Amino acid sequence: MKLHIAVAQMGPIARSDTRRQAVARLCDMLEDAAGRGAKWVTFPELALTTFFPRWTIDDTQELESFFETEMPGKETQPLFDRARKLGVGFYLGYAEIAGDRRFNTSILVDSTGNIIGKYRKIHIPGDAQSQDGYPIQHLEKRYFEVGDLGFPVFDAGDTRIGMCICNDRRWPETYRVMGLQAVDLIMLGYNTPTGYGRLGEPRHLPLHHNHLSLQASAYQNTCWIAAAAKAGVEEGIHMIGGSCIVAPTGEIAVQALSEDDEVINYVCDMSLADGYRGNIFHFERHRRPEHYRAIVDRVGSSRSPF
Ligand code: ING
Repeated sequence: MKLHIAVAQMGPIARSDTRRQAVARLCDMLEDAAGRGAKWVTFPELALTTFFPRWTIDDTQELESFFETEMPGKETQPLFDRARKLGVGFYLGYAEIAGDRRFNTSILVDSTGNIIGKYRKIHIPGDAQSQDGYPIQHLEKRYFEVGDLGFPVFDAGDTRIGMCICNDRRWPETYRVMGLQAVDLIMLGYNTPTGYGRLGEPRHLPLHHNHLSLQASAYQNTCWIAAAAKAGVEEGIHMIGGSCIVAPTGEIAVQALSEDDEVINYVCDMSLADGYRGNIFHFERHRRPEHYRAIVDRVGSSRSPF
C-alpha cells in the first residue's frame, strides 16, 4: 500500500506575528503539498506562534495569548476548511488551554476536517525557572503540564498513525509504546534551539542528534516517521531545520534543505516495514519483557541491581 505524505517545515514566527499570518503560511504549504499529491501533512510543534517558552512571561494575559482555548477557533478554522477542500489530513502542534490546565498539544485532523486524535506532550524538557549562566532559556516546565493522554495510536483508513512532540522524539519509550500498538507512521513537530544550556556543544550536534533519534527509532519500531521543524533564527535564537521523512529501514527518504517554510514529500511504500516486523523486529518472538522491569519500575538510574 502506498501513502503519499508531506512535511511542512516552518521558518521563524516572530513574537509580533498574528495567528492569521501563521495560518496563512500553513494554508499555502497545505496547497503546495496537496498539489504534489500528498494526503497527509505534518506541521511543526507550536506552529501558530513564536516559541514563547524561551522567555519568562509573568503577564498572564500575554502568556495566555500564546494558547488556544478552542480548536478549531476563529483563526484556525481556515486551515481546517482548506484541508477539507483539498481532501488532505494534517498534524498540527499548538499550546492548549483545557480548563485550568495547559498542555503542549498536537492533533490529527482527517481529510474531512475532523479531529480524529489528540496528543499532549509527555517529555517536558528544560526548566521551570530561568537558569543562571545559560545563554538561552528553555522554560517548557514553567508553562506546560505533563500530558495525560498517553501515546495513543489512531486508525486513519488502513494506516495506524501516532503522534509525539519534540523532546519526546529523544526518548525510546515514546516510540516503543506506539510500536507495541502496531503504529505505521509517527508524525511529530519540533522547535530545537542550538546552544541551549552549559553544554556548549559543537553547533553541528543538535542536527545530528535529531536525525540519530529519528532514524534509530523508525528502524527499531518498524515505522515511518514524519518530522517537521520550526526552523531558522526566531527572535534572535537559531533553531535547527532538518525536517525529514524517515523510512522503517532507518534511512532518511527526503529532508528539507532550508531553514524556512519548505514542503517535502514522499510516496511511502507501507509494506517496507513488513520485512522487519516479520523477522528481526518481530516483537512477539524476540522481546523479553520479563527482563525489562527496570524500564517501568525506575525513574532515574541507580548502581544497585534489580
Ligand atoms: N525542544 C528541545 C528538543 O528536545 C531541547 C528541547 C532544547 C533539547 C535544547 C536539547 C537542547 O528538541 C523541545 N521543544 O522539546
